[in-house]
Amino acid sequence: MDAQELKDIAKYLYESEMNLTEIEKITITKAPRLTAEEAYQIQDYMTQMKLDDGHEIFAPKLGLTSLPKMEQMNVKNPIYGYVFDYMVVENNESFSVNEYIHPRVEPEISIVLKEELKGPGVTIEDVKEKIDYVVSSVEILDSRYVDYQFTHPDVIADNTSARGAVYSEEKINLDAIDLNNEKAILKINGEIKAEGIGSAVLGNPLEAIVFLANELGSKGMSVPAGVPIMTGGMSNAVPVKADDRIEIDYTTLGKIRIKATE
Ligand code: OOG
Ligand code: MG
Repeated sequence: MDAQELKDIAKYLYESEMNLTEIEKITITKAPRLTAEEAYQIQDYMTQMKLDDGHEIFAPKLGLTSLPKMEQMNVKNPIYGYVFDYMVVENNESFSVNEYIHPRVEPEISIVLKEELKGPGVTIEDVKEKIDYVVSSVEILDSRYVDYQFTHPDVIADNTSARGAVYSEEKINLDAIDLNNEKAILKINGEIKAEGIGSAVLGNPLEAIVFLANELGSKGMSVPAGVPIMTGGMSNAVPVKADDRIEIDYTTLGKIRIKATE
């Protein structure tokens, strides 16, 4: 596909996000043979449009890194995208479901680096050396696609369903946490709706950062320092509606509490 066609799709997806209009999968309506590479080009064009409109990138994010998520969405390859400044919700605050199409929440471990990391050739040891600290997070996803259904290129082009993110303020050192055994329990209105464990994320959540560094490295880009990078949902994602009280408890990482409102 040529650049103009990819840009038109980027604009279409961007408008869907901003106007809260659900759309059919672009692999049905606009680009039946869309490759993952072209889908990332669409994502990049959309990122540029957001930057041009004055939005800022907050942090990169990983997705579809765990079996529960791959099985829930029926897409088996990890992906990455970007959380923007307007998506961040403070811990212990509320967010309005009226600003979303069909929001879902999922627990994630986030990693903050002390120095940027650049692939290719990055290993898990390189990641460990560059870690500043670990925080808990919850992603508030919102696919722009009808019925929350997509294929691998669709979800890449749609900036990996990014729309909301909450990070805890409690910083935990890498040597004070057993990342693979870190457990998250997600409750909605007091009822357990999902549970996940760190090792579900690519066998070790740090592998998500390895993947990101090597993917970005292949494009001449690096993983930034100083921002929390979500390593991907540890459990399936759970739909939320107005008046839901969302509580996520972690073994070692900080608790997250948010409220969904009208
Ligand atoms: C796609 C984004 C996946 C994760 O953590 O697995 C993702 C989706 O499920 O909407 O962010
Ligand atoms: Mg996620």
